[in-house]
Amino acid sequence: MNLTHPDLGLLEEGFRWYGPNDPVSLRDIRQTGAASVFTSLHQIPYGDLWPREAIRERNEMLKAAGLRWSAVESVPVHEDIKTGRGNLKKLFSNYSETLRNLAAEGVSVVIYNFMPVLDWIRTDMRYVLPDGAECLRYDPVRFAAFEIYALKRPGAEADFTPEQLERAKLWWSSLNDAARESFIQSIIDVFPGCKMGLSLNDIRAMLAKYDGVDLRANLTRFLEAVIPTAEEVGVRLAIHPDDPPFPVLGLPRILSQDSDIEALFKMVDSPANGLCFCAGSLSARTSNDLPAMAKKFGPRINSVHLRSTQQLPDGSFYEADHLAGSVDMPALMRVLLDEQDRRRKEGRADWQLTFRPDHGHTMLDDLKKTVEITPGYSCLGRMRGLAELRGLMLGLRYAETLK
Ligand code: CS2
Ligand code: MN
Repeated sequence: MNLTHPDLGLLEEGFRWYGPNDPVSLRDIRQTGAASVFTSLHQIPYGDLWPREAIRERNEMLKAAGLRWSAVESVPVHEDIKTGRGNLKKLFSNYSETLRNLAAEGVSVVIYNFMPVLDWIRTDMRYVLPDGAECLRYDPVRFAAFEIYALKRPGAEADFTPEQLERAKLWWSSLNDAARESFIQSIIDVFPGCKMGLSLNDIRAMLAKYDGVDLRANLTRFLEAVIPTAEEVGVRLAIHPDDPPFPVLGLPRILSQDSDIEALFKMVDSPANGLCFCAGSLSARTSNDLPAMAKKFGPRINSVHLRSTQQLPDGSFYEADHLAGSVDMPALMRVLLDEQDRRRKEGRADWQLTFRPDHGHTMLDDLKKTVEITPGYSCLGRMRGLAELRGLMLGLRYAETLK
């Protein structure tokens, strides 16, 4: 079996890169074996137009390193679009023109999310696993402490059980001021790729803007505005699921389960209106059957993130090894390979999917590094994940030849 033969129909391997300031270099990424990069122009403020020159410059940088720009992650959606306020016309035209400029430079997959206020939420960025590696974790007890004692969100108590509230109180009182401060910062300032310097008051002001907001209506309006341009220039959008996939901060959610994805596709029925299938995010809701969802929505999957989570009976979850935790990764990978085969038979030019190991553990020498590692984005942990997923993919293809 020739493992590098293109006819093998493997998914393309990608790796996220936070740009020139990322402590993980393009050379490092090349050495993981990944062929492509998911990256964004983090220097451009949310809502602004991405100039063609800046896109070209980034693309040249990647090409020089022998890597392809497989997906933009992300072209962020401005908060005004999510709340439906402000100069929407300008924001929509900037977004559409950005898609046009990306397409002109040969970049055709664009990931975004529609999570209000914050991107993903975790309560522990350095949870130590039995093997000594560190991972991201979400604990409702700690989140209750954040909401009640730090943010002081009115009504937050109603979202937690009496036991969680009791434990939250104990945990919060065990922290000194410095520990409280760094805990708060770790929750409100995790925007991937850029520190926004938000304060608790900023978060309160942002939350207030969601009073009475119909998130679905605002996503529909956004898609109606930008999908025609995406179709025209051949760009496929890929919305990232909510992470975690359940309500937080008293906010509406947009994409946590099967029925939400169905609703998304009905908003604008176009292959350009697609999904970023993030296994890790979706897996934190126990009722989500990932292989079944990937099968059902396969034709509309425009990008793939692979990782797994482990749920615990107390409602917490942590990010497990890529082939451990609650995701049936072999079954999911099988579905993705089948979807590629189906697309090829259909004659689709874009039959090949690109995945990236979404997060990884901080492990081995990365634990000793003095540079700040973006939580979840160490090189070695993600490389372990990538290597395991690569082996799984090859093994599944090899097994086909034995039949
Ligand atoms: C990413 C998300 O780190 C992650 O979990 O998958 O932050 C993702 O990049 C954004 O939500 C996409 O807009
Ligand atoms: Mn993801």
